[in-house]
Amino acid sequence: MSDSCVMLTLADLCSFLKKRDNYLVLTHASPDGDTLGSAYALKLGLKKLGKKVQVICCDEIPHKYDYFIFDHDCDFAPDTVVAVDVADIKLLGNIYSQFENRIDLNIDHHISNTKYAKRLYLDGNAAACAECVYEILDELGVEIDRDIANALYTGVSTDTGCFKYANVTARTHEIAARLYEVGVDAADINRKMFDTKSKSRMELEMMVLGAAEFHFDDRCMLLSVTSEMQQKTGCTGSELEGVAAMSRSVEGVLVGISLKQTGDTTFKISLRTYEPLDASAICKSLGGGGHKAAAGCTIEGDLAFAKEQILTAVKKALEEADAGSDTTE
Ligand SMILES: [Mn+2]
Repeated sequence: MSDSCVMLTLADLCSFLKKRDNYLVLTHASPDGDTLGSAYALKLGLKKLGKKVQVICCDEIPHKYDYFIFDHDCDFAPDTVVAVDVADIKLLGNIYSQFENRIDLNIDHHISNTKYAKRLYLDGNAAACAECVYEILDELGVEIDRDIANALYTGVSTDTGCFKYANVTARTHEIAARLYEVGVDAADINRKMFDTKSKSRMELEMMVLGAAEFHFDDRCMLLSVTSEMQQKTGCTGSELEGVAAMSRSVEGVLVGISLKQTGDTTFKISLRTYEPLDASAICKSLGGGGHKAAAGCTIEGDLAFAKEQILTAVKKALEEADAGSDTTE
């Protein structure tokens, strides 16, 4: 986006962080474990260096993350704005226009990053932004204590589906091992993140699965979460996270789609794909982006139109994948 975005090495980034102070750390809207864990770990780490740090998010933070303590009264004037795990400035949500051209530093791991910040530290091989923050704190010589470990672990664990997605590397496990060495509460965190759901979420899942659709020889599963379902079950907001991932468990499904109604005629699409499909490329064709196996976009229109748009893009990708495998065989 911006031509003036400077790509930083780890060493450049660390000298920048040492020089600056009065940090305002921004997370993305609909915050997940990675953006929150990365922001909180960075806050704790920078505070250990004697810096002042405040974290803000435009949306309410789900209560399952209540072990992160984000104090809301800022007793200093922020002068260094840092965005973590935010691939595009619009993902800051309703506060984004306030920060346009004002992000001093972006720390991220999305290959689709739009380079909106003045400086960018990007590690596209990191499974989670929290892996980047670990490397940064380590390079800065900050001692990783248990609270920092819990924050980093939350980021890494949630962005890897509890260490089971294809984005996991040897480095992911090495970092996790370092976090175990300082007493990370891994079992507690994983139970909160993966094994616990509210009754309203359970009811919503039953409705969503009841209306599931299969397309393209059952290689694509589509799950719709309408406003009506959200109203009937009371399952809303951050509790709707992870519906797209539900389709991963069905044998033979290469593409899982969730369409979440967020307005009368607005649908937020999440896509989960397996090789050889590229979720990021499919969503990009509809104005979105993300990672190879997990990406998203927004479609304006009614449910039928949103379905048609995303299914057309998926069909094209499946046909291209089929043609590709025909020629290589
Ligand atoms: Mn992330």
